[in-house]
Amino acid sequence: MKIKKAVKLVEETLPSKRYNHSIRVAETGKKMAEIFDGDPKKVELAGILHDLCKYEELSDLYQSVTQYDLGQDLLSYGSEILHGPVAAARLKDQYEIDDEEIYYAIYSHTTGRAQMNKTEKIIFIADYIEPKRTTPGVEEIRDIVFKERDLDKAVYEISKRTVLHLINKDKTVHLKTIECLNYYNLHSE
Ligand code: DGI
Ligand code: FE
Ligand code: FE
Ligand code: FE
Repeated sequence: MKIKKAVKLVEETLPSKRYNHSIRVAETGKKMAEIFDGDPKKVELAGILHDLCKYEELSDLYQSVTQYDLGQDLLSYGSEILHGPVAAARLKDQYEIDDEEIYYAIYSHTTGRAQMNKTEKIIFIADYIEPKRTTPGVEEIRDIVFKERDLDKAVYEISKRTVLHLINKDKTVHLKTIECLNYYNLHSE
């Protein structure tokens, strides 16, 4: 899929606030791809498309989990975790986006994963640090990325904050979220 078509699809599908977030993730990702020797085209496409299914009815998301055989375990973690895997599967099926890096970047953008590819890491981080994000402590992550220039450490710090946040809110933590936390604990300084 060409960038232009992806932008149009997202613009037609998502409310303007979420569309603008998607563009900022793509822009932040492109900047990171330059610094970290990533593939700016893949990052841009994944950034634009990553939240495509964010506002879908839960029943439609559930149906896609079954249709694309994404694993019933996905249904035990609230709605937040579903929009990545469903978007990845649907883009592959309906829009022939079959690049593996892009597929995983969209699939894993909420939970992260152990051993992420570079596009995947960049999208996971860019989603957290895009300029309009105001999460407490986000500036520390921006410094790890743009000053320390350490992608794996940024992934670990984001996972850590996400897990702490989920536990504090008595939410269920997905296994992939924990695997990401552990893997990047061991693989960053
Ligand atoms: O879609 P965005 O808002 O841009 O960001 P996102 O896709 O990273 O979603 C973040 C939300 O996902 C946040 O509210 C925390 C939630 N989340 C991440 N990992 C888990 C999770 N929720 C549950 N229940 N379990 C997880 O492991
Ligand atoms: Fe998302
Ligand atoms: Fe995220
Ligand atoms: Fe997002």
